[in-house]
Amino acid sequence: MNKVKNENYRAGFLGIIGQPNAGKSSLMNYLIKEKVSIVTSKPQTTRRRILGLHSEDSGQVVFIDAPGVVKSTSGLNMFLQQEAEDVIKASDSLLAVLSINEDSIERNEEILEMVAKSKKPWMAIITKTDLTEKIHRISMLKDLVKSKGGESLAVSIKNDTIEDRQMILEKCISLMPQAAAPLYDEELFTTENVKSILEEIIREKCFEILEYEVPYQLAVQTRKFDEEAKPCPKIYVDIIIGKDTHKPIVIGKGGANIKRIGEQAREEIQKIMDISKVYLELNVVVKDNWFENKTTMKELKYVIEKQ
Ligand SMILES: Nc1nc2c(ncn2[C@@H]2O[C@H](COP(=O)(O)OP(=O)(O)OP(=O)(O)O)[C@@H](O)[C@H]2O)c(=O)[nH]1
Ligand SMILES: [Mg+2]
Repeated sequence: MNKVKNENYRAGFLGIIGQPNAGKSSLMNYLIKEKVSIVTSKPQTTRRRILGLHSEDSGQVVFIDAPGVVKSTSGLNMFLQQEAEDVIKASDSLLAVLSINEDSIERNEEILEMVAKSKKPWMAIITKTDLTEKIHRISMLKDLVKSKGGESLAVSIKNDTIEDRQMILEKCISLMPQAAAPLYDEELFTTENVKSILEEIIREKCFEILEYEVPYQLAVQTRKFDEEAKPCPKIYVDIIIGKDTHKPIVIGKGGANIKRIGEQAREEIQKIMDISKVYLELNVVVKDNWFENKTTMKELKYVIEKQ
């Protein structure tokens, strides 16, 4: 049971907006102290919004990790664009994530303009401050944020301190609307179910292990998840690719790639499910150009659900 909250209690949705690869998912995981959203070194890793929850006595922040801002008029990339825009609409307040590793000032300015235009409360988080050769950009970005009427905090998730995290969380809570009660159970740290988490973990390993356009034209879907199976849970998953020619790449020489993807994913899934063994079977399925096919995109939940 949630306790009755005092009159200064705050709770709401905080959208995380930034360019692809800015460090949005890393920032959310760091703030909620759980790995909820997948992170890779490649841009456009996050494909749909993922909620991460932080609850304390003074308030609850429901972070919404969004895909990076991209521009496109068709297919999967158009979904990514719409999803980021829709997260702005669905949020009470916004965090603009600006990486000091971003060489183009215009690309960071574009993010600030998007959040300022929303007319919602916002602040900027300047990330990757451990990249010492780029630290001159911190003060430049701080000035830019100020010129748009906002406040900023700088952080590195690699060299983090408890103070940094606490200070950012306090600011995040202050951006939330007043509320009588939390929006979600205070014990929860995400609304994602185990099936979607494990699909995302497998997609993360595919992103890390596979090169060129292959991970961008790949999706992951659970075919069967038998949690009660003996001696251990059994999970059967399809790795969906858009072209026949990608199949040997996903499988790799003598099955090396698919084996690595499976091993790494299985280890992480076992940790998340808090069990010592799961059986994971990966199957590669070709669905020609699925990322341009509305029906398949819908099956894979790459659609904006109209409320
Ligand atoms: N050095 C350094 N790297 C970071 C930091 N934060 C994130 N990264 C790295 O930046 C890369 C991208 O991180 P993500 O969190 O996936 O970025 P994102 O903004 O969610 O990316 P998309 O979902 O693709 O839009 C990863 O390789 C992270 O490890 C940081 O504070 N310092
Ligand atoms: Mg991300």
